Order: sequence, then structure tokens, then C-alpha cells
Amino acid sequence: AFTPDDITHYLPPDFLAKSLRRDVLAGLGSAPKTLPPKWFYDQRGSELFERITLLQEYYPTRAEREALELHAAEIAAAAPAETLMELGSGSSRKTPLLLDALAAAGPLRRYVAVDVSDSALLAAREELTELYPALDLQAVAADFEHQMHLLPHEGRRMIAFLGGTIGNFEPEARREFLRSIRGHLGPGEGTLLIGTDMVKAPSVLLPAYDDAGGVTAEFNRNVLRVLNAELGADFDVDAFEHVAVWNERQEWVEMWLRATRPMHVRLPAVGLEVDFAAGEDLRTEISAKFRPEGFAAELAEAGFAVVGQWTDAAGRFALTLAEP
Ligand code: AVJ
Repeated sequence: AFTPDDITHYLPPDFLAKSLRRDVLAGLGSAPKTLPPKWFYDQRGSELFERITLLQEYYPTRAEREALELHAAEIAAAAPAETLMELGSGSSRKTPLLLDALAAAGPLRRYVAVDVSDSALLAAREELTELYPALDLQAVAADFEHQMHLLPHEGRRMIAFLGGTIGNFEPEARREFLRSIRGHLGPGEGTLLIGTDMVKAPSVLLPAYDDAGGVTAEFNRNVLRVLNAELGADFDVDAFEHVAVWNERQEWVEMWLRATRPMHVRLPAVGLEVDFAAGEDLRTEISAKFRPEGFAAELAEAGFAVVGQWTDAAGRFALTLAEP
């Protein structure tokens, strides 16, 4: 088994505690109130998200997996790499599809998982070590949004950012993120593979974020449980109802938590007290949806050229391969 000292740590010791405090002070002090979606994923949040990926209404995970099953060989043939570096560690079942294709296509020698969560990194290493005993597996605890410059640079690499999580970034943060990846990847040094959920009818999008069984509602409310647990807050979690909205203008899904009655909430660990009016909404996530030409333009603006774009048979979810 692996111990945490198998992980290369680039995060300052109290990184998570400090960034949670900073995000909560900023987010609950803004109008409307907001929280960043990265705080969903404590143990319970991660388990709820795994359940979401299995829901009939939630098509993205199945669609991305189908796109990889259909096209991983073409993608690997277009981008041979010695190193696959996955942002957001690949404990998911998709990574082996990409690793198999890259190993068959050429000189794959190393897999680097990058995540802020030690437990996610250890899970990925455990799983992939079984499957790929000959592969050099590295686990790096880093904040890929701000620490790309610290990540391994050697050899020809493919940087993969799958799952559609690029959609959690607002446009400006997405621009900066793509630029920071470009700063890590010079001409001839490798490629970038990004999974994006595509724009489609709200009648398909909304149920994916508001399933009939209420799993997404529980996932959404879970961020308040994280604040109660980590900051000693006293949110009455069940007094918030889940709301999912398709923002037509921005072409993104928004998840909100709506206060069903007036509330006064104390967060002692950050010395904050906030009030919610009855009906007041707290935004907990955006999930941006993309158009092929729009995403290609965003990549071009960050200094990337699109090598190819592949989707599942129904065209619901895309994998875009780009190079500097
Ligand atoms: C993991 C961020 C890609 O945006 O679809 C699932 C998270 N939110 N259901 C997404 C999520 C609500 C998911 N990502």
C-alpha cells in the first residue's frame, strides 16, 4: 500500500484550511452570495458525485467515456507522449482508456496525477498500480489552477483535464487557467486534452443537474455540511432548497441553494455572521457548456491550436486535443 509520503507535496501545509476561509469570507460577503464548487468534494460529497455519475439523467460521464472508447486510439496516434499528466487525479474509470491507447501508440513511461486531495491521489495510485505495474506513477498534491509551473516538465507529455470540470471556471478564470497551462507547455513539448460538455437543449441539461431522485440536491446542500464541519458553522442545511437554472446568455448551468426562510448563520472559525432573507439564493456552481468553434477560439486565445475534436456518437460531450 502507499503512504502519503509517496506523494509530492507542493501545497502549503494549511493550504486547504486557508483557501476555504478565504473563499467563504469572499463568497458569503458578495451579492449574490457564492461558494466555489471545489468545496463540494469532502468524503460525502465525493460519494454523492459518484452516485450522480450513475444517474440516468446525468449523461456527461457516460458520454465522455463513450467518446474515449470510440476515439482514444486516434487521439493517442495524433499525440504520442512519454508522460500523461492528469489534472484532477484519474481515479475515474476513464484514465485507463487513455493510458492503454497511449501505451499502444508509443513511448508512454509515466503517469502523473495532480490533485489537491491526498485521498484522491492515493486512490488513483492504488488503482493504476494494479493495472500498470511497469508505469512510473507519480502523485502530486498541487493546486493545478495556480501551480502548473511546479509540475514535471520533462519529456513529451499530454496534459489531460477531463470530466468537463473546465466548465466550473468562469470565463476570465478559464482564460487564465488555459494561459497557465500554455506557460507549462512549449511548442513541440506536448499536447492538451480537454473534455467539455456541449450546449444542448435545456430539457436535457436541467434534469442532469436536478435529478428526480434528489441526489444532486443532496450533493448541492453538502457544501453547507462542509462549512458546518470545517468552520463550526450552524447552517440549517435542510432549510435550503436546491435550484438548477440554465443561463441562456452565458450558456452555463447554475446551481443555487435557496433559503426557505430568513436565517442568521454564524461561522465562528472565520469570525463571520451572515443573514439570509427568505427566498435568498446562494450560488454554488456554474457548469459551462461549450460550442466547438467557441472552445477552439478560447484555446487559440490562450496560444493553442486545435489538433482534433472528437465526441460520443450523439455529440453530447467533446474531447478536444490542442497543441502550442
Ligand atoms: C465534476 C464539475 C464536471 O459540472 O457536471 C455534477 C459537477 N455538478 N452535478 C459538472 C456536477 C452537479 C460536474 N463536474
